[in-house]
Amino acid sequence: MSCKRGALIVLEGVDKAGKTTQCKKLVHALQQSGRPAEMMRFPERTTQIGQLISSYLEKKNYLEDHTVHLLFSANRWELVPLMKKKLEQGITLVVDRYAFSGVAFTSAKPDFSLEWCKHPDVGLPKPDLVMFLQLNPSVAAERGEFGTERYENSTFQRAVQQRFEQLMKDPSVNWKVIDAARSIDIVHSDIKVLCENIMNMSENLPIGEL
Ligand code: DGP
Repeated sequence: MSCKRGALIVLEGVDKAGKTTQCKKLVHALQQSGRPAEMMRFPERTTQIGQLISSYLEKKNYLEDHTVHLLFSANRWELVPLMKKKLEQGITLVVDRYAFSGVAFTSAKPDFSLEWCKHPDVGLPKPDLVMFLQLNPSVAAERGEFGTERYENSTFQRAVQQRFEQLMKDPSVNWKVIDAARSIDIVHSDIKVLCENIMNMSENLPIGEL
C-alpha cells in the first residue's frame, strides 16, 4: 500500500507576528482531525550547529555575517533527511521559519544581495505552502518590548519586512499573506482552511526543490 505524503507547510513573518502560536495551534488542529502532523522550527537550536547559532543570537559569541548565514542554511540542510523521511511517512510538517527568514534576515544587513543569500538554500525541499503573517511594525511594537537577542529591534525588523515583500514577488513559491493583526482564533481558522486545501492537492505530487 502506498502512503500519501505529508505536506510541507511554512509560517514566516517578522518577530511578534504570532508564528509559533499559530504553528502549535495548527499542528493540534490537524492531529485532532486525524491527520498526522508535527511541528519543526528553524533555527533548530539543539544540534551542534544550532547551538553555535543560538549563542550568536544570544550575543554570547561573534560570527562573521557570511559565516552565520551559511550556518543557518547548514542547520536547515542537516534536518533535510529527517524532513523527507517524515513527509514520505505521510506526516505533515508545520515549520516555524525556513529559508525565507534566512534570506530576509541576512539581506537586511548592508551589502548582501537577495541572490547571494538565496544560493545556499537552493535544493532544499520546497514548501507546498508558505503563509506570511503580515503585521505592521507599529502593531508589532504594541505586542510588547522586543527581547534582547540579536535582530530584535524595530529598525532591523522593518528592513526584514521589506526583504520579505521582495521575496513574496517570486511566483515559483506558493505564498499566502495572512493579516496577523486579527484575533488568534480568526487567524487560526484562515490558516486551517488554506492548509486543508493544500494538503489535498499536494499529497499526490512529488516533493519539490527550492
Ligand atoms: P526564533 O527562534 O524564531 O525567534 O528565531 C531566532 C532569530 O533568528 C529571529 O530573530 C530570526 C532569526 N533567523 C531565523 N532564521 C534565520 C536565518 O536563516 N538567518 C538569519 N540571519 N537569521 C535568522
